[in-house]
Amino acid sequence: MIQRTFCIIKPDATARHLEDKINEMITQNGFKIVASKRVNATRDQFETFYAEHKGKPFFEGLVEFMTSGPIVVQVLEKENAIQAWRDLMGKTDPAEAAEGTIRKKYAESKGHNSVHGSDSPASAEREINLWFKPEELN
Ligand code: IDP
Ligand code: MG
Repeated sequence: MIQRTFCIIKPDATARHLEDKINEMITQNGFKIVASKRVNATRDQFETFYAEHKGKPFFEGLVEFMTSGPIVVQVLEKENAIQAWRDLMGKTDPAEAAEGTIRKKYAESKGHNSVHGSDSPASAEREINLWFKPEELN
């Protein structure tokens, strides 16, 4: 089944100018980048986006980090895109991420881990709709 998922290139990666390298890995792995834009997000946007993590010890630092510099928000399309993108990202903590994954290659730490990906069809739909208007998606 052709699916869409939501991707963020996080501030640690834009700070190191890794956007093109990450997008090359994404397209080399058969994803189509349906939409992409560079934004400076607000605390409000990330408190909403990461609402499921509210109350966890890393939440404040996470919101601070995600608003510390530009991010690139993207919609990716592929067969089984949600799982395929999680697989290409690798585990949250780069110390546990497999060889060949983006987080193994580029993440600096469990927090500064270069990329985000939706974890379910419901979260993909929610996250895409938080960042993109229907007319931005073809
Ligand atoms: P995921 O991004 O792999 O889905 P989640 O558990 O949903 O991981 O956590 C969301 C984000 O919060 C992570 O990508 C990471 O940036 C940050 N995070 C998660 N756990 C920790 C932690 O233990 N310490 C610091 N940051 C964390
Ligand atoms: Mg998650």
